[in-house]
Amino acid sequence: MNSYNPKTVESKWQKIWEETGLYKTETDKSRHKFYCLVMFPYPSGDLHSGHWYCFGPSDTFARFNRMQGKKVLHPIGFDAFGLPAENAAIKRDIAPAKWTAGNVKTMTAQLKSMGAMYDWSKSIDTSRPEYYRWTQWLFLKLYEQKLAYRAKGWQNWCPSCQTVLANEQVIGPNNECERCGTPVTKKELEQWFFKITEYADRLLEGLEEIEWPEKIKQMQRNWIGRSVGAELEFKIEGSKSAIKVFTTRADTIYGATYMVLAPEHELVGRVTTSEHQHEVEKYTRQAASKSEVERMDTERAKTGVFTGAYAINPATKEKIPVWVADYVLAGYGTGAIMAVPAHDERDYEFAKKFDLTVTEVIKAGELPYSGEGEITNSGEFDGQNSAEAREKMTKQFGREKVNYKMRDWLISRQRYWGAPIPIVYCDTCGTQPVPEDQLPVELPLEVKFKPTGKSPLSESPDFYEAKCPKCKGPARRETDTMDTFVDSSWYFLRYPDPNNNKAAFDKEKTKHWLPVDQYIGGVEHAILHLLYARFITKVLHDAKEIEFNEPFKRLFNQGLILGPDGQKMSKSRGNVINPDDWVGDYGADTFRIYLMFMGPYEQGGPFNPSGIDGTKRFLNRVWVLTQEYLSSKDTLEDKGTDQALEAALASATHKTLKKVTEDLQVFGFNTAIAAQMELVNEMYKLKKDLPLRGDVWQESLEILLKILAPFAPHITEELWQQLGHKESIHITSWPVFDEKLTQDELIEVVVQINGKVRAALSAAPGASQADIVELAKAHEAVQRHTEDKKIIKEIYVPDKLVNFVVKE
Ligand code: ANZ
Ligand code: ZN
Repeated sequence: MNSYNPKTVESKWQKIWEETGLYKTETDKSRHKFYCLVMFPYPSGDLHSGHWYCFGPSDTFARFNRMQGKKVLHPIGFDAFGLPAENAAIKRDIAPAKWTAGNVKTMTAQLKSMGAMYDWSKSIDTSRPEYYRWTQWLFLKLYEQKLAYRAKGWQNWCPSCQTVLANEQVIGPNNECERCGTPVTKKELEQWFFKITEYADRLLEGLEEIEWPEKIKQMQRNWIGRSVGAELEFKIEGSKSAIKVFTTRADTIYGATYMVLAPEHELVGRVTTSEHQHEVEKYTRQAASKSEVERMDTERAKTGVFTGAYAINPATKEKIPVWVADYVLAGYGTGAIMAVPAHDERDYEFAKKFDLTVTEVIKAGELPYSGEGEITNSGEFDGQNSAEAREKMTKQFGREKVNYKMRDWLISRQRYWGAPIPIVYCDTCGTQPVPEDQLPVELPLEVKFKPTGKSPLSESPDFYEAKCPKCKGPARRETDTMDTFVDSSWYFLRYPDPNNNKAAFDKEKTKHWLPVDQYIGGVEHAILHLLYARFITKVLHDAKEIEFNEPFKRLFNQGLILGPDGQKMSKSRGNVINPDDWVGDYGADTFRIYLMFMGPYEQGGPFNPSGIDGTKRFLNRVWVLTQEYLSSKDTLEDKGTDQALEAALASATHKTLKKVTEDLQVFGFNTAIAAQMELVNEMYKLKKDLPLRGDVWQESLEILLKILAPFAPHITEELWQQLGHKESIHITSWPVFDEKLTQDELIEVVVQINGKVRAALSAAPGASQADIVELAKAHEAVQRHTEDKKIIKEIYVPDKLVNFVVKE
């Protein structure tokens, strides 16, 4: 008998699928579209197990939807610009373009080995001029709408990657570079920003209309950090200047006994008296080297210096000292605070250390007390509750103000491997955007790309010498490149029409395919990519380029695949599972199924090398069973049918079909596979007594192959054709289960009224009390006996009886 050889089966079908264009995205207008998107990979090397864990199951999901009659777009491409590729290229001393192209090629071949339904004619590579031309176009769109601007400021700087980083790219308790783990420092630079803060409220509101994991939505809300409070002004004594503060507790203004400016605050230099100048300057210099997280650490002893200046508390009219301290951050609120030591822990600690006045203004047992309560020591407001007083004091001493933790998105990078920012600087005309018809501003391939802290392009006169688009005089090009998160903030718009050279996306096609119906990817992108993509979508919506407001209707976060030791895979731990090895030995189908069988998809889990043998056995059993059927179906003698056994086979098949259908809708891959394994076991038992021939077996095997097809596309295609079909199994339609066949045999439940048997119901075993009671109440005899009476009690004995106690 013909034995299962995954290698031959898989390469055979991959070739045929490619030749016949099986996975070309359908254009059938009569069918529902379904845009199933998986986060695209960085081409930083080989495809690893994590990639497989993302792409295998999402392909299964896409295939399932296709078989369910939807017209599916399930594309793949490469997020090819950026630091990972550039760093890897530097390490190996080859040009990033070459390195990236090599990786794209390898990874494409690896992705193909997975047997996924990607339409490769719709692939994208963000580092190609045909793509980044439109990333530059996007920049111009933002520039036009005054949402792209250049500003000087203290930026996060990674000393190892030698570039600035967005706030979102500074991670972990020690403020590390998201890419390389080096602690981030500060550097003052002039940089390009996207004004994402202008969309803060809409980014919050939009979360209500999308089906995303609540956890991710909450992470975005926290990141945006909307805070409603008041902006109050404190005049500086003997000066025209005033200190503005943002506070969420205007009700404590009578307790503001000193003020603090962040070390970077512009007033520091102006208000500091000459007597204190030396000390203040020394202090501000030290503060610049500290990270934000370090400065906000509540455990750290508070430090600060007095400026010599005083401000007037507008409520008490008292003179209060102005200090500089690094626990106040420059980037939040106004960069200054009114300190209320009685009711704020940090202020309290600071006041104790430097012996400053503490005035209780909310009645408290013990200080500091940060809760709400009854106002005291606050003149006319005494006796009111804090919420009420807060409203009045806000009006009297300032105005209501909404503040956000989120900062604008810093998008310029002093690195080579990214899309050049399409701007030129002219001495006469100032900052000029490159006209759209002159795009792309091409990234030169022949440059020294090693990082020096300056953009490598700034050492390439061929690149930076330009003509001013306005006066045609000599001008200088911007030499920073864009953050790669700009590339990925719009890539989902490109897939439906990736080779369009007239526009970033075709309006009609976009209208047809977008928004994305299902997005699948890792939780590590909860903030960065997902927030940027939502922002850019809203910007393009406002520019009337697209009609929708949210890019991804549904989001699914898969879990993480771990090494066999249950730890995160890493080369240093030696627990890395290389997918190529396993695919080589076991075949892609087995590997795919193993990954999906491992555990719930949203949880991930450790790779278990012995577990994969089980999935291999399973596929082998499917193969052998089909072979046995093929060789016996025409030769076995027809001895008549055994209806009970045939019914058992049909019932087992349809129950499994129902389970797999329901599970796949909610990414329940592991339970769907378990059900299929059970079915195969059942089939092996039945074939002992039910000869492997005839329609019942043919139908059951076909259903089995179809529901297995999204998981194991190669073996099912092969067996499908062996069963005598000419068209691909992957374009057949998903079988519909027969509800009757999925039901277990019914049992009898007796209905009593006041202890007397009045009716008998047939119900499925294990039916719930609610279902049985509903059935019982609908029964004619029960209705008759309860007419004009009140049911005061229901007694239910599962699978046996229900008793209604009734009263006239
Ligand atoms: C007076 C006050 C009294 C405050 C009180 C709190 C309690 P959220 O909710 O995070 O918005 N604050 C404002 N700007 C700051 C900065 N740049 N660096 C450090 N702290 C800053 O917090 C707002 C509160 O954080 C503000 O309200 C301010 O302290 C502080 F009993 O003002 B509060
Ligand atoms: Zn000019």
